[in-house]
Amino acid sequence: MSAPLKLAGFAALLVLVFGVAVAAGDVIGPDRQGSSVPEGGMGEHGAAVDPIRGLSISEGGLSLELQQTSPELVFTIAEDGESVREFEVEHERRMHLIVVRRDGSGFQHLHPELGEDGAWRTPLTVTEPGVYRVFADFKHDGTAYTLASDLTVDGAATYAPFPAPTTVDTVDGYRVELRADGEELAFDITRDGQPVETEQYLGAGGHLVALREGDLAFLHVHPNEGEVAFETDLEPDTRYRLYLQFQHEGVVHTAEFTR
Ligand SMILES: [Cu+2]
Repeated sequence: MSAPLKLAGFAALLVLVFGVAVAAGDVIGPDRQGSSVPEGGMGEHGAAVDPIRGLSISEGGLSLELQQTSPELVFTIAEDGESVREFEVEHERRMHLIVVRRDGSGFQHLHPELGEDGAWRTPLTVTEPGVYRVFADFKHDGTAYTLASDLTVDGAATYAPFPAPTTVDTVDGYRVELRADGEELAFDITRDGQPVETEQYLGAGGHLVALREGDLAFLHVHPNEGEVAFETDLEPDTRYRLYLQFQHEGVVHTAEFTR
């Protein structure tokens, strides 16, 4: 099938699904509409449906192009040589950028701004030498993408394996405990022995990034409502580095685990 035909089919399918979602929304309530469409899209971009992402610089015709990395990171999402300018808000932002060194250290979660020229920009400070993975996480035309590229900081780098698996991390005076329950990962957060009620951060009780050991595949996770918990699809015999971000008293904290 030619590309335009496939796209037309995709659009028709989207209309169909959104039509159903709106109809269901009348009964279930508007909150359910978004979840009627799988975040990975409808299958047109095969890899987007896969919960494993972030292994490629381009996908479904879109490419991540890093233009400058220091002192500001500048990049575009390109399609047919043109900068893409239409992005949909997901988790309260149109672009989520994750930067992490190849060994899982130095995690940063940034929210670049889209300029008039179609380029995204954010200040970026990376000090330790080494190769960093840059993940651009966004939604375009109803499909979620995680594209990734490498960024190198010159100098001699020493990479460590992921730390040994742990279920407790202490960060900024908070104790965070990981509870795995089937496919759900839940986190109990306390300070001085008292439970901490997290504030909304990016539209949920917390934000979780899971990276697979070896290839740093970026795993898609869904926040569950009402607690700091997420649905995931982690493979049983594979190690992951988990980055849980939560907000309390207006400040965002990041707890890290190996699982
Ligand atoms: Cu973000």
